[in-house]
Amino acid sequence: MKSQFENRKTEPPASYNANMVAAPNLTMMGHTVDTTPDAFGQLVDSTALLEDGDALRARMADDGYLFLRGHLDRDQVAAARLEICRRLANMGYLDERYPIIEAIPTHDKICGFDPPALTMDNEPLMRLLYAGRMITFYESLLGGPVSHFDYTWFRTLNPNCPATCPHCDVVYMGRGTHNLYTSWTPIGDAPIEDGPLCIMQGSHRVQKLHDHYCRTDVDTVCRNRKSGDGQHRLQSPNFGRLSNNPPRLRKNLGLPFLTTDFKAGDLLVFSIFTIHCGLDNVGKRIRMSSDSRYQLACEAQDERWISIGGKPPIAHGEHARQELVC
Ligand SMILES: O=C(O)CCC(=O)C(=O)O
Repeated sequence: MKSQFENRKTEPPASYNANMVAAPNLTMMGHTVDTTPDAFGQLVDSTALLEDGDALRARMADDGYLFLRGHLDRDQVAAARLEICRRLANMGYLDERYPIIEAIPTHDKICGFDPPALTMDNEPLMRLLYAGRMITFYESLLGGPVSHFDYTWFRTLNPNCPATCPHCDVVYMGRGTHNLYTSWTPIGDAPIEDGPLCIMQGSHRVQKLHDHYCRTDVDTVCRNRKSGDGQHRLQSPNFGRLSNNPPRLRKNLGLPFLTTDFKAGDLLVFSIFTIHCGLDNVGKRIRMSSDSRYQLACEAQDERWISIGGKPPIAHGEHARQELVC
């Protein structure tokens, strides 16, 4: 079924870079991606703006994302990757006929998304994400001291895993400030065939999303509505998914998907209102990336993602439930 957001047409933003990413037969959730220049292109590198907070903010406001080619320390990325690969190997997820750093998956195991096992006490990953160049960048973007969520998302997507569905982050983490940004950090190279992330340029300005979808919260139930089984209805019945068919969603919004052949050290930053989703992994390796969140330290934080009293963040689920009339 089409969602209501698949019917809106919007003009592509003027800053759209029409250089097509050269890769045939790309799919998202099994659907063929239109790779013609108006529909699919390269992320624009904003490294030249790094020293200029106003320029970074202006570009973020225009495009809904910032891409920084090679901004992070490649040695730190390599150290984080090695630690993740050691853990995956210990869990039996890697084909031991290859060096573990290549992350070639075993095909009899499901490899998915298990952040605590991969991120807990992972010093090299924490150094990469929450110190040094990452934090300096956010101080420049946000213009003041920054804080980050204590929860670190980590994705290990092998060629058989379904790619991430299109969504905006606000529906998962919008209970605090909306001046909140995601760092998508490939932990190693993530070329197009390995299924990296795509953002939809300019989608953070689609008014219809702001009026409806972006006001929902995946852990909220509607006190005044019941579903067929007599339970209170979730405010976001699809757990935040905007569509099962990302290329169709893109076509109806009239905005381009942008991505690139990511290299270790690259950083993609986007707003919590920017639509993003994954390409299907048609390569041989596990695609590894982390997503982490940053905001001004003086602004309210979403309590689901913060460690209180030394306990891990409560994340989604029963503990995070709130009821509203909606
Ligand atoms: O890496 C992915 O496939 C999904 C990442 C994501 O959804 C996010 O960064 O919010």
